[in-house]
Amino acid sequence: MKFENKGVQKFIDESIALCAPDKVVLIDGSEEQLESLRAEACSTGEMIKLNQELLPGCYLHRTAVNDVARVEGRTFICTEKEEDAGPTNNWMQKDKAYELLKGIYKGAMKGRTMYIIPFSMGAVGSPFSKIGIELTDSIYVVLNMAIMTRVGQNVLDTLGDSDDFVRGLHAKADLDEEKRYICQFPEDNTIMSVNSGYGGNVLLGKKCFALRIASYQGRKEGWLAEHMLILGVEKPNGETKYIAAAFPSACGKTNLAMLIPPKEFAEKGYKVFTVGDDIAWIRVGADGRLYAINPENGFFGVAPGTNAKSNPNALATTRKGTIFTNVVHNLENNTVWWEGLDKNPPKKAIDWKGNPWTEEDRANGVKGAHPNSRFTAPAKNCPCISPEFENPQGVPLDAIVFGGRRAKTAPLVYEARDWAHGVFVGSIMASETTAAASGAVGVVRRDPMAMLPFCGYNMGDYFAHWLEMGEKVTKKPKFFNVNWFRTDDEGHFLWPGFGDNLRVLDWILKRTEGEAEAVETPIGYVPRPEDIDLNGLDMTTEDVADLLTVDKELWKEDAAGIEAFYAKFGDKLPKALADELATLKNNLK
Ligand code: GTP
Ligand code: SPV
Ligand code: MN
Repeated sequence: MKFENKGVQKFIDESIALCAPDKVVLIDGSEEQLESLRAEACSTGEMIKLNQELLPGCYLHRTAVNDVARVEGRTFICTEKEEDAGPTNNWMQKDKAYELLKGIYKGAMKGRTMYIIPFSMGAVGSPFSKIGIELTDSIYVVLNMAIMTRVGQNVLDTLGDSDDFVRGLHAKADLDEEKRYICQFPEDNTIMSVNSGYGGNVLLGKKCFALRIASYQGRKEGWLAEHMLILGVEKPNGETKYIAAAFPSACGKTNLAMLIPPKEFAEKGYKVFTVGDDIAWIRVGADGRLYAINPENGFFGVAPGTNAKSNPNALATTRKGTIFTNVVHNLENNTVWWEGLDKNPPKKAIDWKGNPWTEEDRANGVKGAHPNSRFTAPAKNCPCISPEFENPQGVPLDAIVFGGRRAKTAPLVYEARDWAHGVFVGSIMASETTAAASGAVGVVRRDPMAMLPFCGYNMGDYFAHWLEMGEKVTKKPKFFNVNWFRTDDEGHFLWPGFGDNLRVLDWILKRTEGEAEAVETPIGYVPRPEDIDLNGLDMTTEDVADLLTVDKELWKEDAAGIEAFYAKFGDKLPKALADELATLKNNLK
């Protein structure tokens, strides 16, 4: 295959020589080509075509049982020096990594086809966008990338003869867990992923490029690549304000990004628009404000729990042109089902492992869908997609929100005092682990800015980069922390969450406009209970007061945890953050 771009030609030639595919196919982005790939995937059983009347253009895919989530233990940042990966990443010396990987990729595509996917993160040709080329032997990956990114010949045309593109090589190989590697080479703009066929491990535009590689690029070039949703809130006066929010995996980004205002808010004229649900690339605009784009073109969302009440917009988004992964196959009408969709699990069904899901299974509480089962749906399907979704300049941010799953310590919401304190609040985020990554679920761990698994360089340098960015932003957004997941002693959530989270966003936006009250606490500013609009909610101001308490004893424990976490960074920890920690400890005395 011939390419005018020498760098592209070299990358492809070397990868073909290494992987030895039988056939090589360039993905041109045409509907005809994608349709023939869908047909091929259905003929081999890789995908199942669903009921085309109820779910037009929709398909089901099941991954291998040992391959259902990101694998953080097998994800590496491969740099020349260990210090550049830092204490929170797995590191491999990059030459050693290339050597090890070459052994695994050797001949891995024999008998298979290699697909060449030119893709753009961000609108094609926008000055904020970045180009990648993913080589893969999986049709599932091709079809998902065609939803999640902008794919096709026009991307190659835009690239021209530039060498500024990310090289991604993915081979399913034998799906051997022992030889599964997700390796990022930020110094070389290169990603190598092998022995997996699952989402974040293999859709290389997403976490590998748009976060791990892009965070490294952002540091060099003066911008930020963040694990953040972006949403717009249109207020009754017609003005739209934008918020970016970082929550760890499976902690509510998609849900918040697509929230439906409570009836009382909708009647007043509030509307919410989704710009992105997972990743934000953030730059300083000429006017000194922060601007964010969503580099993706679709949503790779958690299926379980998505329903007509919790997230009707997400559900509507998945009604056409969507690929479902590891959900229940409803044989009654050839559709899909997952836990929390409705109260009527299908009687005739196949579970995510491909086995009959029986009455007995259901009685025994055996789940039909994997907890990390997902939908891949085009952004344009979303009923509340923002009119600014394609705006190459992005949207201006008024607030940056951090949050996690904390049963106790973190209050419903608090506000940071200033930029440095805001960076501190992001850096001390902690959250219970979820099914989005393999390993134990429900364990509290530090996950700064929700970037622990996604920062492509030393996190100490990342904190410093955040602090430096603040110096360039003359019109600063405010920083907040939220926690929708506080529980009572029986483990029930105390806050209704979902659409009602707008009540908290409303206070946040009013604070950015200087229109709401707050009280100072050791950790920052907290609303007075009466400052949260409870109209229409079956909750009292006393209930909200409970959600807003700052328990000094718990926070002292947390401060000790932060100190231990910070100690990992040695002299890479910016002094401003050490000072913030000292202030927190002092405030808790
Ligand atoms: P990734 O795609 O992994 O990055 O996840 P995400 O951050 O987009 O999380 P998502 O919105 O998919 O939510 C994950 C889980 O959290 C789902 O099971 C939701 O039902 C649940 N969830 C989301 N928002 C809320 C909330 O406000 N309250 C409660 N209690 N649960 C929520
Ligand atoms: C996450 O885990 O944060 C996801 C899903 O958004 S994945 O694409 O698998 O990373
Ligand atoms: Mn995510």
